[in-house]
Amino acid sequence: MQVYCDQTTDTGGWMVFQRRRDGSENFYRTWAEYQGMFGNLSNEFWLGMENLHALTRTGNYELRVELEDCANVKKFAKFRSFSIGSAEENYSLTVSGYSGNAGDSLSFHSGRPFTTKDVDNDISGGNCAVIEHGAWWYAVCYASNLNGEYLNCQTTTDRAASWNTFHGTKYSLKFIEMKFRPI
Ligand SMILES: [Ca+2]
Repeated sequence: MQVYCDQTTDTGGWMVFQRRRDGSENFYRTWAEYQGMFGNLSNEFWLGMENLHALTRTGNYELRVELEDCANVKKFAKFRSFSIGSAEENYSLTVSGYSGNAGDSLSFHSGRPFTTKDVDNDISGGNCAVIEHGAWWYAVCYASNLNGEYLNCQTTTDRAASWNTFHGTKYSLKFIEMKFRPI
């Protein structure tokens, strides 16, 4: 498989698995679509849950999330442990050990299974993916929603591709990138 590696940030060695930067790709997709890869490695894409599970099931990995707001302010969140469960585990997220300057809006989702618009694994009475137009490790519903709606820096009342500790849950960030590397 082809992958995109970030070899400059934080000494490099990062395999990128998600990127948002211009809203060109649709991220409001089904379970089957999130299992596989979609998008363009040089622009917006998702690497796929099957790949993420296979790549993180053995060994130790750290996660880094890059965020940029509409005033070009860049922040990041780093987690010293990261893995994605199997299909049988509904691709549950395991993440811990935050550091960075964006705040921790992801540990809230650790231990949660993945939910898409057609497969509801969240603990909300509804389906958070449908409510929030995204796909994430939702609870009721989120502290971060990086596969949510990309709004090209327009304001919104809900549903944004957001990170609560950096502009709240209704602010659509301009740039988002998620990546991991072995430690
Ligand atoms: Ca539900």
